[in-house]
Amino acid sequence: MDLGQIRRGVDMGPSAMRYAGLIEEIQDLGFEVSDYGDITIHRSTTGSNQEQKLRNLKEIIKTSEELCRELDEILTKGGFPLVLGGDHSISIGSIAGIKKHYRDLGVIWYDAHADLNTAETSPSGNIHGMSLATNLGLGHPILTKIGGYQPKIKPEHIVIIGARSIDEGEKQLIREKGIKVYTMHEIDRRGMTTIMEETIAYFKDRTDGVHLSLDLDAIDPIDAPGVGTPVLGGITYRESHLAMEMLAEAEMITSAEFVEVNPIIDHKNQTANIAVELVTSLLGKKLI
Ligand code: B3U
Ligand code: MN
Ligand code: MN
Repeated sequence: MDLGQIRRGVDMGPSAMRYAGLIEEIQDLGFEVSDYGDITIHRSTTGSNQEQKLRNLKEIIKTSEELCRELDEILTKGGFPLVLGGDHSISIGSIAGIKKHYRDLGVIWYDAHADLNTAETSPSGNIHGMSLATNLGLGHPILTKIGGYQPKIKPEHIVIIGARSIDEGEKQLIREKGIKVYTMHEIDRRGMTTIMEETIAYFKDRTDGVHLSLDLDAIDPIDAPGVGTPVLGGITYRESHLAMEMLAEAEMITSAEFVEVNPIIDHKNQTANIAVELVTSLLGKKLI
């Protein structure tokens, strides 16, 4: 889906990751893979709602409900859901489906942005910048109630990693709710190893499952250029591998999504390739 923002192309992210060998790589690790295919996107034929404060709201609601049902089904069958984006608004539907299976679901939001806007604070009206707020139960009531319940996530069950572009309203919300954020400042200063050790320890006794929501724009645009909203000064390719490997070692992650890969802006599928590599590190691939 690419309706959560205005740049076209991010809807081709899943194809790019499949072309980059995602399924074969996961199978090589010894897992059985069922590809559920792409979700049908209900694109409006009556022109766009570009001026709205919640751009493409209706279409995003429909898509989210469908994704929610699919993820619920995958978890009921005992699978590990891996969701491919698409813009980050997909996490509204994915977390709605996943959370039904946990009492206290933790979420790692690996992103250059906080995605904590609501229609009132958003500078863009783009719903991909509102998905974490929506999961906290903040914002438009139809969005927050996807899956028939709200909120999905408690503020103390969120860790944001890699943030470096945070809007004023988001900063206020972070302070007000006491959300744990490791900005690039903390990563530079204290190193990814410490940040991940702390994150893992933080979730250990608080949660009964942890979802990784990884926005490729968390990674520096030098390494991952194929994203809709690149922000300079990001997490490196190597730090990201280390983070995924530490999560694999901790056996903590119970579901994941990789979002915002935009093949139109990418160079030779580099960003999709990195996404696939990070998935394999997360699923336990080792160098030796
Ligand atoms: N915070 C801005 C920009 C943004 C959010 N997420 C992305 N960009 N990828 C907004 O529009 O909410
Ligand atoms: Mn995001
Ligand atoms: Mn982002």
